[in-house]
Amino acid sequence: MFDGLLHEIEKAPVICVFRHLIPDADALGSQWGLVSWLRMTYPSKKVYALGKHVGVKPEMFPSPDAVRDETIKESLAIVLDTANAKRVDDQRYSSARMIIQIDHHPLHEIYSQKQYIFDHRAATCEIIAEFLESVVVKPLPKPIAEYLYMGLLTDTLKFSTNNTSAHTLQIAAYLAQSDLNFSRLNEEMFSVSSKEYRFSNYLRTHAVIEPCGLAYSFVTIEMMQEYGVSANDAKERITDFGGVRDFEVWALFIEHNEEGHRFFNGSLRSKNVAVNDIAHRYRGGGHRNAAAVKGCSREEALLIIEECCLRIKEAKHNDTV
Ligand SMILES: [Mn+2]
Repeated sequence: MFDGLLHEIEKAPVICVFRHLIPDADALGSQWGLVSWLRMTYPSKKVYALGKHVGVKPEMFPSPDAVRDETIKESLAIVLDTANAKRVDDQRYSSARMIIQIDHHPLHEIYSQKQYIFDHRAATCEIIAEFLESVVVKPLPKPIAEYLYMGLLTDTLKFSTNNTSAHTLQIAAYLAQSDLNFSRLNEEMFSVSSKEYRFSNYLRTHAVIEPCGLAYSFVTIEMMQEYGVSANDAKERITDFGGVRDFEVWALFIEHNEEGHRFFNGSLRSKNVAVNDIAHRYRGGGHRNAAAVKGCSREEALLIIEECCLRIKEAKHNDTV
């Protein structure tokens, strides 16, 4: 499965580990899990974590390193959890001596010399833990296990998504051997501020519910200002629409303003029907049941809603939901 990966790592004196823009806990967890393990195992190597210190709960992870262009050029670059080249946080990755891609997203674009893509895995953290287990056998140091477990929790929504497998739980059990405090980790990952709580209430009250079984909401810049939430925090509230028996698809469109140009980035979630092919047509993509769209006008967002409704109706007609 990991043919050649350890070999490449062992022969590289400098390793730069990258992940996607606006990282979530799977991107940061896999990055810091791998970086920490590499630093511990190979103290004589130079190992760096690249990217901006932003995204979802960046405070739960260390600050990334400032790395010079020349260092990246001579390094082995390992890019985690990133399906397309444009989304790599710090485009200097492309100047590296050698690039390795490790990901659980369906293969979208090859931008490396070597790929370890396992799209049946629920999280990149699951893959990194699997790799480390194959090399280390004994339990990992607690901080490394915590980083990887956080990514597992986030990408599987606490082991509830349909890509959660027996293997995911085996990996969780492997990580659990490092004396993890599950209740504290859950609390840190999923508890919200009172501002977010009030914002959630607003979203739930004002969601548009289509009779086909689709709920959606637009979040404007003014609304985020009124509730004091950032676009990143607002985006996370997509989970508020999950777990409703009548909803097959749910969507949240967050407004952005770049140099006076206003547009929406959206998150799409579904129980069964595919939404990633729809997302692809609107400058996005992702997993079958969890995808994103970018740079949409309100009209385009409504077209996406319409397409999703059609998809649900087809599925109901064919009796697949
Ligand atoms: Mn991921």
